[in-house]
Amino acid sequence: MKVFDAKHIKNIVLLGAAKSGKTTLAETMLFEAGLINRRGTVENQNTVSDYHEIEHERGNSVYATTLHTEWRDYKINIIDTPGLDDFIGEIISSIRVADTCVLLINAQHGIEVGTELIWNYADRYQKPVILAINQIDHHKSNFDLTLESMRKRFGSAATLMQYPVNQGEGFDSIIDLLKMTMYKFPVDGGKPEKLPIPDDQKEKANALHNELVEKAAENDESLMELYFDKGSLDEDEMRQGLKIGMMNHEVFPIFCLSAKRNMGSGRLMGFIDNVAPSSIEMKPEPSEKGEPMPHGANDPTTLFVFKTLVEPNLGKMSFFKVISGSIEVGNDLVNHQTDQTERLNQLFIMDGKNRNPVDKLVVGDIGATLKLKNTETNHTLKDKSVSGAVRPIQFPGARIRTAIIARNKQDDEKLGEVLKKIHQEDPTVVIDYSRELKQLILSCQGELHLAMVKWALEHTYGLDVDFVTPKIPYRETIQKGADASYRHKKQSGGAGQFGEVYLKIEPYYEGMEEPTGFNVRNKEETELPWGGKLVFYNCIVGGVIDLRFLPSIRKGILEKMEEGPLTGSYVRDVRVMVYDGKMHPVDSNDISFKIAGMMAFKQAFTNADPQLLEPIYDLEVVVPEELMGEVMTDLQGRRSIIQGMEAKGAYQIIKAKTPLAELDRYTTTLRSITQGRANFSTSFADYAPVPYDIQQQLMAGYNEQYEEVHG
Ligand SMILES: Nc1nc2c(ncn2[C@@H]2O[C@H](COP(=O)(O)OP(=O)(O)OP(=O)(O)O)[C@@H](O)[C@H]2O)c(=O)[nH]1
Ligand SMILES: [Mg+2]
Repeated sequence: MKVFDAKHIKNIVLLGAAKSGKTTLAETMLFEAGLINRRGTVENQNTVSDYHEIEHERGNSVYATTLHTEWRDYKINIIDTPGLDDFIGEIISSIRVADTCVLLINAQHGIEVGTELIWNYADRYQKPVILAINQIDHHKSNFDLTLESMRKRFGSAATLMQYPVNQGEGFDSIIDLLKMTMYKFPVDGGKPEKLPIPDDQKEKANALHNELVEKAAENDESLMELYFDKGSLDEDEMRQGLKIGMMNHEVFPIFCLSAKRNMGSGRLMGFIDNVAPSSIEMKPEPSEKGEPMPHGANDPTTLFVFKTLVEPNLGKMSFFKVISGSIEVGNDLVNHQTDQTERLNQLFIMDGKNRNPVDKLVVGDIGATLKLKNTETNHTLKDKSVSGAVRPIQFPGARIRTAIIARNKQDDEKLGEVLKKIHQEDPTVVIDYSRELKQLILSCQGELHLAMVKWALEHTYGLDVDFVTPKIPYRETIQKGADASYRHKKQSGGAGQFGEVYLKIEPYYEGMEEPTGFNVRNKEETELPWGGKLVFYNCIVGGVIDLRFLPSIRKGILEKMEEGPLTGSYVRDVRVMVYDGKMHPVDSNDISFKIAGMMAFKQAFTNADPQLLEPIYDLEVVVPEELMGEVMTDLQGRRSIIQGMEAKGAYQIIKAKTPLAELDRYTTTLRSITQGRANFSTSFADYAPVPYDIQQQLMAGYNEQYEEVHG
């Protein structure tokens, strides 16, 4: 394989709403560049990019796929991503390692919700963006409306580089405003004829050309001066200006395509070669601490692993970008996160499932390797001399959660292991065995994502599973002080048991005053693993309970706090003053005091105006303005407290605090009330009291269950 230096490597990611034509474009680019000699189609299930069985079955991309082409003297690494935001993890990690985003806009629809959702991520990473209007050959193509929607969304940064002379089924000509040439394609696409601009297009083309020159000049003072002097800019000067504008997010050049008919992709690749920045021209990657990582060709080696794929008969593949220096077959690198040394015995450039072995990869390039034992996505592999690690990709929080059980009990262990593997591949699939809920909780991005996990479990790993409603991790606390005492006494048979405890419990909050009216001898503060605190005071006077029994009393209390009196949920934020009791010279022991402590606590708790708390989530819904009413009404039905609203383009962002119990399958409802035109994200905010009637219901439910189990 030809070796390219860093300047001649360009990394692009194909982004866009579902079905905009990303996979078809990737295939066309490979074909145009002569890397493949037959163009597959998504319908025929034979594209290089969509090679997974599930992608064939569904007819859309599920995984981000790495491909490459060579166009003129450049190598272009292409990552084809899925359009559905259920697979946002794949999309984000691809954007992260690309240097230019190519955002496809479907000429049938203009800017879609899907475009909007994905745009937010491209924008967050501030990568240069090329806007590619695809499907201009489609009979429903509407170039003008599409352009209008883009102008509305991106403002004047959306910069026409080309426009189609005709559209729909007769589409075959594009006027290029940089080269001031008309490209006319043969019926089945491919290499266009370069023609002078026809007379009837001259006026329009000249006006748009001048706009483009101005736009290119705007981004740089010296170009601006040149433009004023000469009244124009030459092609190279325009390219230079556009590049600066792209890197500052002030220019989003617009290209015209029919990926299906193979029209326009060569010109797009030429522009990527000549104008899109290579990795070494971009700002250095930030480290975890926000400092710049080394990024020179002669710096010691750093690799960033952005994706992991477990292929059934190959094992684990790690995809990485070379952040600095270079890597050769057989090199040893240290994994920053695990501190283990990994030997890279094989290096590949990937084209879908095809592996092209290479001996060396240089800075800016994207490659893959096999069988790294201790390396996962987001890890940095580096030369010993490199300090720090590349800042990890932040994956979004889950939007849907479910409990999962294996249909066959004996598969439980395997299910846990397999789900761990799936999480390694897709960090947006999160698995957590909740000891508290006694459920295996699976969280991910949406119904479809969930269905994919199920598909993989069944097809790839032969595991039958069921999804069941997940329980809610409630908490229990108290609202006022209460006293209680308990005498534990057992004197049948051999050794007896005796312990008596008097205690007072009170709600605990940060910064409260020390208890008065007690003779505090000792205070022990415990941060509870499930949040909140237990503060335990020894206020025993005159040695009525031996010092050695106090830890047992505390242990008894903690045990009850693990299975609270109201609903069996964790108890938090209580302080306990143990102030009196009794011992027996022979029968008192640890277990007796543990039981006495536990029972006294339980009694006091019941009398202390107990309150159930529920997890509350911060919810952010992005919704087109005209659908806001429906979404708000639905949110109010979910006991949400609306925190505010904010306009963003044609969208409104609603911020609310919503109980987790009301978020079950919210993805599904939101999709149905907005026809898939809205999106949301959640993050845990806090615990808040459950309304009285719901608390009563939950307690009744728990008692019923308790009776069933304990008789
Ligand atoms: N007419 C026309 N159809 C196209 C064009 N590009 C893609 N298509 C069709 O649009 C459909 C979707 O194409 P894909 O390439 O799978 O689109 P995608 O963006 O990869 O889709 P996802 O991966 O599911 O997001 C297929 O039926 C393609 O044949 C085009 O330029 N013109
Ligand atoms: Mg696709």
